[in-house]
This record gives sequence, C-alpha cells and structure tokens, in this order.
Amino acid sequence: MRFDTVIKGGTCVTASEMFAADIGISGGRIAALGEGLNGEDVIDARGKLVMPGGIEAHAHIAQNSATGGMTADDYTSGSISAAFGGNSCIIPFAAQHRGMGVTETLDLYDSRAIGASVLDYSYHLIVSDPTEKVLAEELPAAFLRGITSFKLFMTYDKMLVNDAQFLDVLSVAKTHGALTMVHAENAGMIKWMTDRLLACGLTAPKYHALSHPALAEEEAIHRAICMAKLVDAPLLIVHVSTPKGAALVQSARAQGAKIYGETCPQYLFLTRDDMDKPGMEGAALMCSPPLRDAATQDVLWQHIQSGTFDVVSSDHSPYRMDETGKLAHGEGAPFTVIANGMPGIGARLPMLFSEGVGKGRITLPEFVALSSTNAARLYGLLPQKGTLTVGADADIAIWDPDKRGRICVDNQHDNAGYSPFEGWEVQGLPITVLSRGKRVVDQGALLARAGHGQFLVRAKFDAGGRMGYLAPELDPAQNFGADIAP
Ligand code: DUC
Ligand code: ZN
Ligand code: ZN
Repeated sequence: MRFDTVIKGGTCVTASEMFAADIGISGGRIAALGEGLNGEDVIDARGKLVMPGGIEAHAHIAQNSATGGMTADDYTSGSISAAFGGNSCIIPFAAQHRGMGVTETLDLYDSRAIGASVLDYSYHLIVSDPTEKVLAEELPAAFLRGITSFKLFMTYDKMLVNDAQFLDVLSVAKTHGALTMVHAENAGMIKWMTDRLLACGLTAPKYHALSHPALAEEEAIHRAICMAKLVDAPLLIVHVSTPKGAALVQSARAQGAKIYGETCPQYLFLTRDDMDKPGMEGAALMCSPPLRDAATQDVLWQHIQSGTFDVVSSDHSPYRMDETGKLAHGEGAPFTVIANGMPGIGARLPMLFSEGVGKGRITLPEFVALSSTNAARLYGLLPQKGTLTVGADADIAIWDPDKRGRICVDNQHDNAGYSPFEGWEVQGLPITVLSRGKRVVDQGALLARAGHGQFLVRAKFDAGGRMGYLAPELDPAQNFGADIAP
C-alpha cells in the first residue's frame, strides 16, 4: 500500500504515550501507524517529535470589542500565526453584542472566516444578551450548527450577564450538551478599585492590574462554580490567574463537579512588574485578568502539574500599540479606555514546550494533552482532531526538540506589531505543520492558501464519566418530589 504522505522515522507522542512509528496519510486522514510505510511524499522525521497539531481554543480574531475596536488579526493572519506556532486548528470567539441575535452573530463571523483561514476552525459563542428567544430558539439552533460551547462574562458592563441569566444559559447548555466557559471576575470590585485609582489620578496602564484584584477573580470563580453545581452543568473557567481561583477549580473537581480550568502563558511567564514602564508602554501587557506576581506563577505551574488545568491557551487578543488599537484614545489616556489583551497565538506552544517540557516541569504527553487533546475532548472534536489515531484528520505538528530560537515580533506572523515574549529564548520548535495531510507550514515557509481551513461541526460535550453534583434542593428524593432540575 502506498500512502499519499508518510511521516517517517519520528517519535510519535500522544496524550498517553510515546512510540516509534511511521504515519501513513491518505485522503487527509491518518490511514496507518506502522513500520516501513511507503508514500508518494515522504517527510523525514528522524530525530523529531510527531505530535497532534495544537488546538488553540482561546483566541480573539476578527472580533469587535464591546467598545467598538476590532482585533488586529483576521482569520488569515490569525490562523497563519497559529500555524507557525505549531497549531493545526483554532477556535476563536463569535461575540454577540446586546441587541444582536445569535444567528445574526454566527452569520457575521461566517462572513469573516469562510475562505479566510489556513486552518480548520470553529467558534465559541459569546452570549451577552440571553433573551427568551435566544434561550428557547437561537441557542438550540447554534448547537445544530455545531457550535457546542459558549462564553459568558461576569464583568464588563456591556457584556456581563447577571446570576439568573447565567443559570438560564447553563440550563440550556446542559439540556443540549454544550460546555459553558466563563470570564470570572467580580464587576463591582473592579469598578470600586477603578474609581479609587482614578480619583487619585493613577491612570497609567500599570494601574489596570491593580484595578482587577485577585479577590475579584476568586469571588467570581467561587460564584460561577456554585452556579454550575446548582445546575449540574459543565463549566470551564477560562484564563485562571490566581492561586485561590485554581484551588477552587481543583476542589470542585475533587467533588466530582464538571468543572474545568484553563490558564495562559502570560500568567506563567510575566508579572505586573513588567508593566511598570514609561508612558503608555505598559499598555502592551494590559489584559484581564491582569498579570500577577512570581509567587502566583509557581502555584499555577503546580496546578498544571497536578491536573487542575485541562488547557493552556494563549487568549490571543491582538491590538496594535497605535491609534488602531491600544492607543485609540491617544497618549496619556487612562487605562479604562485602553483595549484589553495581548497577542500570543504563535508563542503559546514554543513557550510551553521550552519552559514546560524543556525545564522538566511537564512530560511530552502532558504537553500534548494541554496543547491539543484536552481541548479536542472538551470542545467536541475528539477523535477527529487532537490525537494520532487511524481515521483521525492528519493534523500533525513535527517538532525539532533541539532547535533553538528567540521569540520576536518578526517570527510571530500576526498583525499585533509586538510580542509580549520578545527576546525570550526557546529550545524546541515546530518545523512542519500538516492540516488534513496538507503541509501548511514547512521549514519556515507558508504553503497553504487562505480558505484551506474549513468550519468544523463540533460534537456535544462529553463529561467522560465525571459524576456531577446533585444539589439536595434539586434532588426529587429530598425536595418533596419537585421535578425542577434542568
Ligand atoms: N477576556 C478575554 O478572554 N480576553 C481578552 C480580554 C478579556 O477580558
Ligand atoms: Zn475573558
Ligand atoms: Zn479571551
């Protein structure tokens, strides 16, 4: 048998094991794992690691912020940067703003993504306006379209939902088999801190980090987990940045609740002291939740090692340091009007590999789990994506574990115009990325066209045997037989 492509002589790594095998690819899928395979096109992977391509499941691309700004990356530049960084699939957000319907929102993002991406993609739906129609008709319609995850905000005046709305969305999600994601920060605490800082004239970008205290994240994560437990619905806490927040995720999981966690490279590698720069420079590192401190970094790594975090995502939110992005309101504008977020879709995996695997903090299978397989499982893509198994899409990243490089804006291939990790030395880099068997990136060259990437219809969320939690007030054996559980 002759395959379209054979990846020969590499060390395959999945989330559970490592083994020496050739990979035979036909029709864009993995057709065989074995020895001595032959193909039309042979990729020599001797001395290399052959892994499932990364799945970047937290990125803001071609997204309008609630204040009107647009991210610097569209689906072409965002997916190209992702591919150079070892990813073969992206799941950015489609953001419903108040007054918009969900179907209208998804149509809008389709118009931005179709024909533009070099990688396969889907969207998480941000729900900011859960009207009766949205809950009863439009969210079910979104599931039928293959959008099986959405995100809620507990802060930002124009995006947040209240607790009752949160519970409503969780209930619909549970009924249809979707995973809810949450940006968990307490809006009132942020407002109170912000008012005090502004009243003292403390408006520089670095003060944004103080305006989002760790306690605001801790309180909101606790509240979000309680709400998810009440509904017994799955919930992923995104961009966890605090030790207490991570501990809350850990203890909820230990109780069997369907609670999942994500953290991001910026919380592992940067601190708020990095924002203490002259003028507006600190705005480059302004994100929400904000950067914390070195002690926090150590604890977050421990939670990666002990399994609290299922995924490490970039939270790529690219805004240029000019009038099109962070400086839209000019030099000296207060932090309250500066767009939140930083780029990182291309740096996520090299940083995690070098600082994680290279420094002995995580194993190679753990790297694959955190970068690809767990995202595929959570977001309804397994086994089509996220693993090396016969029948799976041939979405594969070949890494040279010895290759050294330095992160810099010119090798990130995005449109942000800067990298928060500028100058960082890394060892271990992706050299070839295949999407459905096609080389997208090879030896530093882009080989796929915009439009190669296709929309992915995702499956329902699968809790994978996790027991869940039944609140006594919802248990018919304990609640006088009231049949009110969603
Ligand atoms: N939340 C995100 O997930 N990304 C950027 C900004 C924010 O608040
Ligand atoms: Zn967020
Ligand atoms: Zn985000």
